[in-house]
Amino acid sequence: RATRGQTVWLTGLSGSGKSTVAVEVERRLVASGTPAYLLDGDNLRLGLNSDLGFTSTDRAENVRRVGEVAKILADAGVVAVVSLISPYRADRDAVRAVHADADLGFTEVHVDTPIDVCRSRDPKKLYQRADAGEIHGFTGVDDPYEVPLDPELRLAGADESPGDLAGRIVDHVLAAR
Ligand code: GGZ
Repeated sequence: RATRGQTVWLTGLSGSGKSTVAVEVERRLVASGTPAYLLDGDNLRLGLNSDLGFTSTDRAENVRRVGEVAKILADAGVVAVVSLISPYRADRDAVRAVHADADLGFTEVHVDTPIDVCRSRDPKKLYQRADAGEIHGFTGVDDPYEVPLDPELRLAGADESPGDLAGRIVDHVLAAR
């Protein structure tokens, strides 16, 4: 078990800070000699998932595929660090079940940043465009985000620095390895 990988799954709204935190988690793990690899939704949508949009069906397929890739990495001994909005509980639970079936660790991390804070960050002006009706089905505006009911970690994304949040996740990961 000591050499096995695991998956750390960051879920949260656009602008919650999950990608920034995930980058820092990967960096710290690798620096401490633990193989880790970042799977970022936004990035994977350029390649592996370039055929998918943002309907509930496409989001489910996005989550399923990234979950399968994470499982492969974990099985190879890597800590897969996933950053995906993954708004639907059933989709996240399915990925959890896939890991459980393979006896691989799975840590769900809710990056719980109030939507007002996400909106005020709005780095790509996507909330602004959703409000203006230029984007339809934007998570938190006119599309659902189902809050995790029992995540392994719930982090108050607006209250601590990305580095401090990453530190909490890394502590959890290393304790489980
Ligand atoms: C949510 C959207 C949408 C819609 C484009 N809804 O914050 P970002 O910009 O940089 O990252 C978001 C990314 C979400 O991709 P995911 O693969 O994580 O989503 S999911 O897990 O729900 O499949 C956001 C951008 O894509 N984006 N349109 N309608 N986010």
